[in-house]
Amino acid sequence: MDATLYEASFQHPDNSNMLDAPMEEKLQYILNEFRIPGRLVKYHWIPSGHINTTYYVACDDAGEFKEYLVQMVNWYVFQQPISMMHNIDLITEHIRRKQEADSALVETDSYEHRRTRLHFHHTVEGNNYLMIGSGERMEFWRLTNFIEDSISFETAGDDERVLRMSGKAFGLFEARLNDFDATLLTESIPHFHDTRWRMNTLFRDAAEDPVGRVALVKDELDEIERNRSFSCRLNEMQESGEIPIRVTHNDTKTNNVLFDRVTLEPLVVIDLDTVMPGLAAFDFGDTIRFAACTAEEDERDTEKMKLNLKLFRAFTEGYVGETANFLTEGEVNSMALGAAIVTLELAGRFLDDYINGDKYFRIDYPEHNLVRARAQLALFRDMMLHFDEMDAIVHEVAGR
Ligand code: GN1
Ligand code: MG
Repeated sequence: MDATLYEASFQHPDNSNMLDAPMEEKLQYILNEFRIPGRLVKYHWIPSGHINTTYYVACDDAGEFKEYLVQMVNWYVFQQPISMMHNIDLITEHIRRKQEADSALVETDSYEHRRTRLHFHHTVEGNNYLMIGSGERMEFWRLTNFIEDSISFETAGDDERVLRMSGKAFGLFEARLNDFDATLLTESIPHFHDTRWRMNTLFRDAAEDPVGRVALVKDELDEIERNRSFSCRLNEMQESGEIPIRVTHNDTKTNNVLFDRVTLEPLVVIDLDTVMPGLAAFDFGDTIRFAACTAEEDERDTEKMKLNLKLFRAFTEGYVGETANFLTEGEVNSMALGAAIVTLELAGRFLDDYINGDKYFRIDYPEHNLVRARAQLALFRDMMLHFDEMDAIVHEVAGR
C-alpha cells in the first residue's frame, strides 16, 4: 500500500455524508469539529496558491465577530498529510518558543500575539486536521487563526520595501529554525528541490508523452536540456559538502508572508507545508524568481519577464541582515545560483505538469502550465545575463 492510501485509511467516524453537503453546511461542520464556538455568518474562497483550497470564514460567537482560515489540503500533492501536520505542529511550537524568548512580555491573546503566531486548532480527538469521508474521496481539512489587519502580495510591483521585508521574514524564519533538529521532520514531498531528480522526471515523462503534448513543447524541452548540467550545480555543491542542509521553508513566494497592512513589517510566515531539510539557496532564490521580476509568474508576453536588480538588492539586504551570522561562505556563493536554478527547475515542473495533463498545479485555462513554463524560461535567460551582477550584490551585502 503506498503512503497515500496508508494515511487515507486511518480510521475516523463516518462523516462521508458531509462530502456532498452544500459548502456553507460543510464549513459549519468543520468549525464545530474544531470546537469553534458560534455560527458561520460569512465565507469566501481565497484564490491564492496553486495547490490547496482556502476559505476565509467568519463566525458570530454570541455577538462577537471571529475570523478564521479553513483549508483543504491537496493530498495528491501532499501524500502524507498527517505526517505533514505533525511537522507543522513541531515547527510552529518551536517558533513560538523562540518568539517568547525574544519578547517575553507579549501577553497570550493580545493583538500582537494573535497577529504573529500561526495557530492550528485541534479537534476533540486532539488532531490538528480533520478528515471527511475516506478512501479516494477523502478530504483533508485544517483550520487556523486569521491574521487581522494583514496584507500579502501576489507581486511586489516596484516596491523595494516588500522585498526587503520578505527577506527579513524568511531570513528570520530560517534563523529561528537554525537549531531545530531536522531529523524530526518527515519529508512532506520527497525530492522537492532535488533539481537533478526533477530533470530526470521531466525527460522520463516527455519520453512517455502520456497525453500527446510533447510535440508542442520541443523548443522548451531543448532549452531545458541545454541547461540540464548547469541545473545540477546545487546538487553537486551539496554532495561535495560545499553547502549544508538546514531546515528551510522551500516555498518563499511573497504571498507566503503576511505583512502589517500599514507599516509593512512582516507578521508571520505562512504555508509551512514544505518546511523540510533543504538549501538556503532555494529559499533565497524562490522569492527572487517570484517577486524580483518585472511581470507575474504566468505572464504571456515573455518579453516582460526580466530580473529587477533593484528589487534583488532589497531582498538580499533583508535576508542577509537576518542570516549573515550563520550563513557559510559556500552558501553566500550559492545564492545567485539558487535564483537561476529554482527558476529553471520550476520551468521544468510546469512543463512536466503540462506534459502529464495538468494534474498537479491548479490551472485557469488549458495551456496555463505551458505559459508559466515559457515565462519562467524567459526569466531564467535574463537571470543568466545578469548572473555576475546578482552574485556581486550578494557578496557586497554579505561583506564577504
Ligand atoms: C506552488 O501552493 P503554492 O502556490 O504556494 C508550489 C511551489 C511553486 C509555486 C509556483 C507544494 O506553491 O513549489 O514554486 O506553486 N508548491 C508545491 O507558484 O508544489
Ligand atoms: Mg505553497
